[in-house]
Amino acid sequence: MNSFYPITEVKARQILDSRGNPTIEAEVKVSDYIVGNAAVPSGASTGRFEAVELRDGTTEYFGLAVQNAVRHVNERIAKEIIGMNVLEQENIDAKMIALDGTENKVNLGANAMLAVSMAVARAAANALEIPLYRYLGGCHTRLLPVPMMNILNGGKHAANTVDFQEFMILPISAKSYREALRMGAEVYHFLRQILNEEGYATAVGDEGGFAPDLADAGEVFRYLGKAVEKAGYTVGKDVVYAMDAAASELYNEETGMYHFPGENGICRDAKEMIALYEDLAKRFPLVSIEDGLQEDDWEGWQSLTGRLGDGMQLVGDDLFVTNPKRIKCGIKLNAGNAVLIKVNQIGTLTEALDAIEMAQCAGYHTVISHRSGETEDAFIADLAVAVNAGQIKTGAPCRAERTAKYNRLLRIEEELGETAQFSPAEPFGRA
Ligand code: 2PG
Ligand code: MG
Repeated sequence: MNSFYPITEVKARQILDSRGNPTIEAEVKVSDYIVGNAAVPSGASTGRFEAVELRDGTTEYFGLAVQNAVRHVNERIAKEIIGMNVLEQENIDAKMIALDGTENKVNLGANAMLAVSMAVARAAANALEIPLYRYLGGCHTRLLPVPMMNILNGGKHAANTVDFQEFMILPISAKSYREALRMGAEVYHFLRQILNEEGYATAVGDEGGFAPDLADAGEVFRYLGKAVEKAGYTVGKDVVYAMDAAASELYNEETGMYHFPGENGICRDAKEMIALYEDLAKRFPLVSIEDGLQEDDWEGWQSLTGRLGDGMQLVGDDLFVTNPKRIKCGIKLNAGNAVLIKVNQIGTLTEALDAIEMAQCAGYHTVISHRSGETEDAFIADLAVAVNAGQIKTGAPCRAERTAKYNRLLRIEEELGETAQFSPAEPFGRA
């Protein structure tokens, strides 16, 4: 079998993401018939330590155009990697990292690099005529992730009074991914019905979840519970909850406090935040909290993990930014016990795979994640299966950029057939 597929063409273009903002898409060609495409997502609650998403800062698209990143692909990256074997993902990524030459990828732009990095992987899978998840994961690829469905949006993703960013349901009694998706979608529809009946808005936020003006996290969980029950499921047995506090967005450096504008402006310090989570975990089947504290508070994260880490998944998103160096630090300090994986936080597929490997070797769970600004590209669905992550966070079962990922997982499950595995309760010690 041929094992040398030289790259013949690399091309990028500016497209729109799900918020109507520009983002970058790349195309890597091995021949006229073998092509790999990939599009890069974009966050709203971006971590301070993420690799740099290059924006033009001109008058076009309110400064958000990415024509410089496009140019970097077409003129600088293309020249370096044309002729390289598309199967050599690590070498190609290393070439781009060297060409960029900076710690945070500000030179070429992490968005430019990632578009190429993902498109290279797709072109490689296409060259070998195997599915992307199989190419990335090899023959041991078989675990379908539990969908963490963000059905109620707040924080920076919606214009409502809910200060925490995401409230997610996990259908853990499902026997297959397909069944989990159905359960989640049913609960989602009942939530709409209940909110409607009680006079709340049912317009959706950036990730497809409803965005009503509810009072606080406790009230949100009460509504989720009503929807779960109305759908015929048992709270805590069939469906459990996760949240992304996105605490860095609530944190004010000057006061050293977390500010809650939706709760009449009350402020909490790190200790009070931990106490709030403890209280919520007592009252509701909350199994996973992401970014419970801000991205720089390692000490706070240590005490959060000490207090809650035994029975609770504590996911670092802004804290770890998919960066092996920061994950290493977290493992050493015992800060958090799970890592959110967003490929565009680090900028190459190789580094994201390094981050996953490091987390998994240390016994940290991994959650593969979308961004709030997404595209129709379902790359992360394949990635989640490839690395047997066990969990994926990709919004509500609504809006095509979210359902693209959920639907891709349906197809993968079908393709894996008998070998597909699904153990949604396992990461939470409820199996
Ligand atoms: C998060 C993400 C995705 P954003 O905080 O986890 O849900 O949001 O892409 O805006 O950073
Ligand atoms: Mg987050």
